[in-house]
Amino acid sequence: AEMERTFIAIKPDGVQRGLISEIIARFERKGFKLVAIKIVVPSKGFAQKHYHDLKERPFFNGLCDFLSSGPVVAMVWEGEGVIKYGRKFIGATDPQKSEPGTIRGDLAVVVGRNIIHGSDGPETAKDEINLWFKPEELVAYTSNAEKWIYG
Ligand code: YYY
Ligand code: MG
Repeated sequence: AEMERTFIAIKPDGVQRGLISEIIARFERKGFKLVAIKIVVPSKGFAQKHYHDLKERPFFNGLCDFLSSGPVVAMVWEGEGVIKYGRKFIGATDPQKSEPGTIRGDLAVVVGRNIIHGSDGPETAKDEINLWFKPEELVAYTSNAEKWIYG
């Protein structure tokens, strides 16, 4: 199994709407492994760092205000193909276009309040994990379910 890690965050809207357990449950039931988790209110400067790729976009300022407006649940999930599949699992950026069955498709309505973030590739996954977590906050452990998930 080629294990990889991705950064997943439940944004302030997901936290305020009581969707933490629903979102964690979906990743957990799938068979992905939680290796880091914390709840934090990011500063606006931190939000700007997280979304630096989007700094030229018209929605950048509002997006960073929003991300820093309340608690965010920051997580690292591990598993085979978790970066790419995590994105599929989350659904399209605009919940109006997300397929039913995806997290955004099932739980969100508009793009500015799409409840969850997931890294979009191996490079951003690495950068985002390093931005949000110290190395010692990542917990390496053996899950006994692994042999039943991967064979
Ligand atoms: O990775 P993902 O979250 O699916 O989309 P991005 O293109 O990286 O944009 C980040 C974030 O910005 C998105 O989740 C909502 C917000 N946003 C927006 O408010 N309006 C847009 N037209 C596009 C994105
Ligand atoms: Mg993105």
